[in-house]
Amino acid sequence: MKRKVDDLAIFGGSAEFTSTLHVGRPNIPNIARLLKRIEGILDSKWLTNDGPYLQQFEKRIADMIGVRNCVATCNGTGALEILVRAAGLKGEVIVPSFTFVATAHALQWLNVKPVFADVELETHNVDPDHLEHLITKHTTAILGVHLWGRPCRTERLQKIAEEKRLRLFYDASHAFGCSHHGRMIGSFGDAEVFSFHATKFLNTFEGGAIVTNDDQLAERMRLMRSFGFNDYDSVISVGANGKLNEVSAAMGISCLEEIETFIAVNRRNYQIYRQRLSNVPGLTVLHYDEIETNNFQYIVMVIEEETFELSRDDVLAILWKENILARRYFFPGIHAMEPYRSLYPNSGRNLPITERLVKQVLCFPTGTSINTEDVTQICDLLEFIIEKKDSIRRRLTNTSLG
Ligand code: T4K
Repeated sequence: MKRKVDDLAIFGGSAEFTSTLHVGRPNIPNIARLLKRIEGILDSKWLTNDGPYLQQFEKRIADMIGVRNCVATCNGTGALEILVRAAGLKGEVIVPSFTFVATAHALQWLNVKPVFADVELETHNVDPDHLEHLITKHTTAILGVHLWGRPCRTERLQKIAEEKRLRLFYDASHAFGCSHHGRMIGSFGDAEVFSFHATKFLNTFEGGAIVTNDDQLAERMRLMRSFGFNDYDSVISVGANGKLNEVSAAMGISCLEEIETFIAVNRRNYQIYRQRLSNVPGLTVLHYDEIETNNFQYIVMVIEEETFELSRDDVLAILWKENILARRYFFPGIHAMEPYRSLYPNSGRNLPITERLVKQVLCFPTGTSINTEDVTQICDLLEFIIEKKDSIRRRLTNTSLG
């Protein structure tokens, strides 16, 4: 039966999906193999503190990225905090505002001021031109973010960092398994940080890691991850408890074994979204450069209201009623969140692209729990919305007036 506008759940129809489709559903590896590993951990009675799975996990990541050191941690935010502290960052650090709040929190938490740079419209990553204008005598580092797994302009940033004698770090939370000019992300700058949160491409339930070729920095981070202990009864620095437990490390290893499958599913979903929605005025499905290795973790659409004739938030409201829980990451931009809005009230003044993207970006469900039928159905629905947008807009206006 042909769908009518009245059939949309937002206007009283029944939802397209009876069970909810989420952004961020975890990729689950082979359960039997994972459980066997967990049984082994329980039998061995070695549950955490530099255990064999942790060591194996770190080695596999360092080898895969092509760096000398991987320091795995209990989460990505903790990894950032340990890095900021171990690198001795002070004063001001330049970061994008268009990222997950943890990037800035890790600095502010340690009394380092995050200075917000705008992003580029094309890449959604920090704009080197704007960033250069923000450098002051207080600036100690740049913390770029490879948003959606797409690389920052690493060459430009490296040049700026060298010229201005700044440290250069990356929050690569979205970019595990991605490459840039054929080189794995994780190997750029002075160090990079991954998140292995449940919602990430590769997960350890909660977890993270810092990867670096700087042996001394890695040594300091290892100490800080474990209370500053360098031996039994010997504490030689201030430290936190940032350790990754054995069950999490085993989860990470199990996921690493299936990374190709995860990528293949994500890529398949991405291609359906792209093919179905590539010629819609005012709607762009963000593109991954297929010459590189990508994890295709995020399906990101940019909706320009003037051309699309419905706002991103209109589309979001319609989708949520259909049980499609799309997400408007990273709304409203860190500069507009507390405590940053109050602490640095002028920091949002010159972020036009960030201000624009926070109103336009919408992330769609993908990952191994989303099959081709789901994606096809989501695309059917979006095509219907596009076809009927005039009537939908009128109905939405009347509804909000009423
Ligand atoms: N830097 C960047 C650039 C980051 O994106 C992140 C994390 C970090 C640093 C910090 O790393 P961690 O300290 O987290 O390791 C989620 C994640 O909680 C967060 O880790 C992630 N970024 C961010 C982009 O997304 P929310 O607010 O979306 O979480 P939540 O609870 O709403 O979950 C998202 C969706 O995932 C929901 O629709 C439900 C689904 N979900 C979630 C979990 C936890 C599941 O289906 N199963 C689950 O177990 O932040």
